[in-house]
Amino acid sequence: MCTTCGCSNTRSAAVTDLDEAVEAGTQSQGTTAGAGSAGTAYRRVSSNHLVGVSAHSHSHSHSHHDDHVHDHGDVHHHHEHHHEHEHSTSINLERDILAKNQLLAERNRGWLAGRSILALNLMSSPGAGKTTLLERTIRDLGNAFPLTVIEGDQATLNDAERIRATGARVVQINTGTGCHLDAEMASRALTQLDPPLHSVVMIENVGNLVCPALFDLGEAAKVLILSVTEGEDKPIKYPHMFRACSLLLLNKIDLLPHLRFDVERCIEYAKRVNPQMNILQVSAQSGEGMEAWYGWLRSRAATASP
Ligand SMILES: Nc1nc2c(ncn2[C@@H]2O[C@H](COP(=O)(O)OP(=O)(O)OP(=O)(O)O)[C@@H](O)[C@H]2O)c(=O)[nH]1
Ligand SMILES: [Mg+2]
Repeated sequence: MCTTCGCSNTRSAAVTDLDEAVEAGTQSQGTTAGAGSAGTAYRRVSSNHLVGVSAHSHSHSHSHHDDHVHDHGDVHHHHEHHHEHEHSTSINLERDILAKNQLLAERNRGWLAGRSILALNLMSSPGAGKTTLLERTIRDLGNAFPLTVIEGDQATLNDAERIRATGARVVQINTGTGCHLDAEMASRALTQLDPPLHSVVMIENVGNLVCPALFDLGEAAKVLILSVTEGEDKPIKYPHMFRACSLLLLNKIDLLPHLRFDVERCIEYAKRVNPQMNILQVSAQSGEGMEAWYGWLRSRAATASP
């Protein structure tokens, strides 16, 4: 996981409230692509809206190396031993990171439950259609359905800008090198977002089918979007992600006539990995199948806000 793949290494995350807006080019934002072209007047974000977090330094996993020398001077042995140390320290570090994340996630869950807010964690590989799905959902359900959004991406405010264009309130988290959101980032974004009581918060995670599955944000449910252009074997190739999610939205079904994608096989694979998984076929572009998603959403929202 992340201490191994390196994505947690000395990263920093920035939370940007689009209603507070930013001046294009402020330090933490890097590429605020679209900021100028959208014609929005940006001003500088006050320091409490752009908070850097250092996370998970790797220094710990190297600490045994230099002073651990064997009497017999077997260089090869020494080398392997060093890696064993590093490996076990790395596993401990991973366990600590996940344990700490779990605590913060439970705190978020309590905070949300106390306000009767339904939070959903939307995950997929890059480009499966998370933001398109949210745009359409917000437009179709209208003001009668109170919905706010937390957007997660490594860089840019692009997705937050798209959500804001629908009229919904949105906060963007930029993770820098990080490939997933974690509970601390979600907590900061929720504080900034300040969602109303009895509402729904959609958290669009960073596009990635691996690490986001490991990090609980305090959501009520994880929703997976898989697009038909990705191939029907994804459930068995990324079983952890499919196991973690309660709902699969099989998106871009409008493209099926142009592809070789076996829907039945994909569903069979998903059920094999997660027999409890609900599966709905949708097109966020054409609107086909979206009513079933809205039905699922309404019933979950009713449970969170009795
Ligand atoms: N044909 C078709 N295209 C779609 C559909 N949903 C999304 N797209 C297209 O897929 C591309 C990616 O969509 P996004 O909504 O940006 O995907 P995303 O998952 O939010 O992407 P990241 O945030 O970058 O991970 C865009 O060109 C969309 O227009 C769909 O149902 N059908
Ligand atoms: Mg997106």
